[in-house]
Amino acid sequence: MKLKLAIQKSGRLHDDSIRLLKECGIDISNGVNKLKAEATNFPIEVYFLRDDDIPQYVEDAVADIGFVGENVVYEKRKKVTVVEKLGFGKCRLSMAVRRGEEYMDASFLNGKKIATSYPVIVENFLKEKNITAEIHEISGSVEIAPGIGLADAICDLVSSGSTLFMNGLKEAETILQSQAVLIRNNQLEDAKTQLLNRLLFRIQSVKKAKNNKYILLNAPNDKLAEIIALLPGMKSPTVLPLADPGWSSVHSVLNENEFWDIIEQLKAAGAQGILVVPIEKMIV
Ligand code: PRT
Ligand code: ZN
Repeated sequence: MKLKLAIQKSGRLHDDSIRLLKECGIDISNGVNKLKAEATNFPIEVYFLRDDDIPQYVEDAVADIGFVGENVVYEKRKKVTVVEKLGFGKCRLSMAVRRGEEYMDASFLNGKKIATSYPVIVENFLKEKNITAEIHEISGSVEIAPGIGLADAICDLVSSGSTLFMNGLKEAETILQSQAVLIRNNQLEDAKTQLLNRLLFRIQSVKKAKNNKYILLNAPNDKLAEIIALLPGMKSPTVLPLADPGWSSVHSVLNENEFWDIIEQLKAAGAQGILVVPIEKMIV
C-alpha cells in the first residue's frame, strides 16, 4: 500500500515541495522528468503534475493527497479537504488598477472590466460586495491587460509587487492570502489515512522546528531567576553549572515571533554569550 502524492511538475512550488519531503526524511530517487517517482524509505509515490490539475486528480482519487496553492484549490472548487498549510509559496490574490487611479474601495469596480485567471474567486468577491463588473478570463500575462485597453483592473497573484510596478499598476485590495497547502481526497481508506497521519506528523515537526530556535546563554547565578522567568522552553529551561562557580549556562527554545523581544530582555537582565541555533526537527 502506497500513499499517492501529487506535486507540481515544474514551477514555483516544485522545489519547495521536494525540499519539504526531504526534510521529512523522504527521498525521491528517480528523476522529475518522469510522470511519477517512488520514495525509497517511505510508502509514498509522487506524481508530477500541473498545479491546476492537482485538485481534480485528488478529488478523483488518482492521487490521495496533493501539495498545491490555496488559490488553485479555491478557484477549482473540487471536493477535497485542506489539511495543513505548508508554509511556502506565500502570495496574495489582489485587485490592481493603473497607478494614477483612485481606488477607495471595491465600489470602484462597478461597471468596470476586470481581467483575471481567477474568475470563480473574483465572481464570489464581487457578489459578496454587491458589485456588478465584467470579468475577462485570461490565462497568462494578466498584468498587461490595462495597458492594452483590455481591462480597467486586474486580479492576479502578487508576491513582491514588482510585476505590478513594472506595468504601471498598483495593488488596490487583497482578496485572498495564499500559500501551499496539503489537500486530501475525501474518502481515503483507513490504511492510507494512517500513512497520511505519519506524513503529517513529520511535516508538523519540520514546521515547528522552522518557527523555533534553540538558545544557549551564560547567566550570573544571582540573575538566574530573572532570566529563567523570561524563557518559555518546551517544558522549562535547562540550567547547567559553568566551571566558573558564579555562573550557569541556560538552554531553551524560543518562538520566532517573540524571539527579538526576549533576546533584548535577556541582555538587559544580564545574560551573556547568547548563542542561537537552528532546530532541524521538533517533536512535542
Ligand atoms: O505549469 P503550472 O500550471 O504547474 O504552473 P503555473 O505557471 O500555473 O504556476 P506557477 O509555478 O507560476 O505558480 C504556482 C503557484 O505558486 C501559484 O498557484 C501560487 O500558489 C504560488 N505563487 C506564489 C505564485 C506567486 N507567488 C507569484 N508571484 N504564483 C504566481 N506568481 C506570479 C504572479 O502571477 C505574477 O505574474 O508572479 C507574478 C507576481 O510576482 P511579483 O513578485 O512580481 O509580485
Ligand atoms: Zn498552473
